[in-house]
Amino acid sequence: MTELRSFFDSTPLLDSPAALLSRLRAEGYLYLRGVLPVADVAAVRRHVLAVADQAGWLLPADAGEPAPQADPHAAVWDPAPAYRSVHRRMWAHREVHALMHHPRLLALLTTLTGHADLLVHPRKVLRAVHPRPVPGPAETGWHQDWPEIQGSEQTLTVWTPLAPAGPGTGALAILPASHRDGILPLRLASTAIGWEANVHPQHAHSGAVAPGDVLIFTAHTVHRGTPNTGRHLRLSLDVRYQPASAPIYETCLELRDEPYGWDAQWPAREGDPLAYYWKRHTHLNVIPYDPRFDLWRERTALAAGERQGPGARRALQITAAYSSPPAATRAAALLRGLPATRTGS
Ligand SMILES: O=C(O)CCC(=O)C(=O)O
Repeated sequence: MTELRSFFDSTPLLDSPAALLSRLRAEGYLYLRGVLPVADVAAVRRHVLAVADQAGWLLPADAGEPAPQADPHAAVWDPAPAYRSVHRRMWAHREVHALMHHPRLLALLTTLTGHADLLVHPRKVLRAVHPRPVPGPAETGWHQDWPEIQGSEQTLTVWTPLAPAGPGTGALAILPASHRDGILPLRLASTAIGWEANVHPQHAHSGAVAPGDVLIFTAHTVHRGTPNTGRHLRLSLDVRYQPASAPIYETCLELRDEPYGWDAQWPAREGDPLAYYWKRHTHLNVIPYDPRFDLWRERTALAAGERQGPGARRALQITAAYSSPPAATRAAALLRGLPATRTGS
């Protein structure tokens, strides 16, 4: 059992770049209050909640409640098609993307990376996590972003809630100083992403995070989402920033995975500085994806499937859905052979 302690609050260091950097280097993360204007975050939240409401995800608003509750009968999770079609409508909205290009964030990231010419990764992640009153597979286990994003060692992730996040809705938990241990081995897990970092931490940092607050962490910092056991959707954005001249792996830029491709974003993009903004960086250092992590994951999924071992089901589902043949075909066949009662956990 991991004990959760409060985040170190680095807000008092905001006026001292050297102290901020030294805290980031020591702990692998920064928790900073009030970086984004609350009104700008609220505008994005209104859009996301309006889409959720149209999709029937919310209960009728109660006059006494500050925010509408999630309808437990409508709960769906990524990657279910019923989740993705709604999520896609939330994501393809200009203000969602513009928030993460906010001048206050860019100024902060310029200080932290030492580079004014920053690249904001186009692959921005919007999460709308339904409550799970009955424990189910966690959304994410302990992980580092590096195997997914690769590219630059200087990449920093910003995680920010669109609505109050905390013990009720779940938020983020971070293992302080874990970025110093390099890239950690993975193990199978019954989480939404199928694998997690092979760590058994005694304590982690977590806590309530308000709209406008940001958590910033390195690509090697171990972190996870904490479960939403409350009554509201947990709404957050996580986006990566790096010096524009540093290596970036091609799929982080091009968003080829429909329906999240850039050609299907918000309407009226003619002349919009946010549309295809990265094409204006003329010196991007685009590198090919290093498939070693994916190959390792496929191998462990198939090996666990062969022996019908613990954790096999989720990893096989992911391999069947996202890998290419022959691994995907083999994973699908192994899945069909798993005993129906086995949960894979
Ligand atoms: O919000 C979450 O549940 C997980 C976020 C995460 O893993 C990330 O920001 O890299």
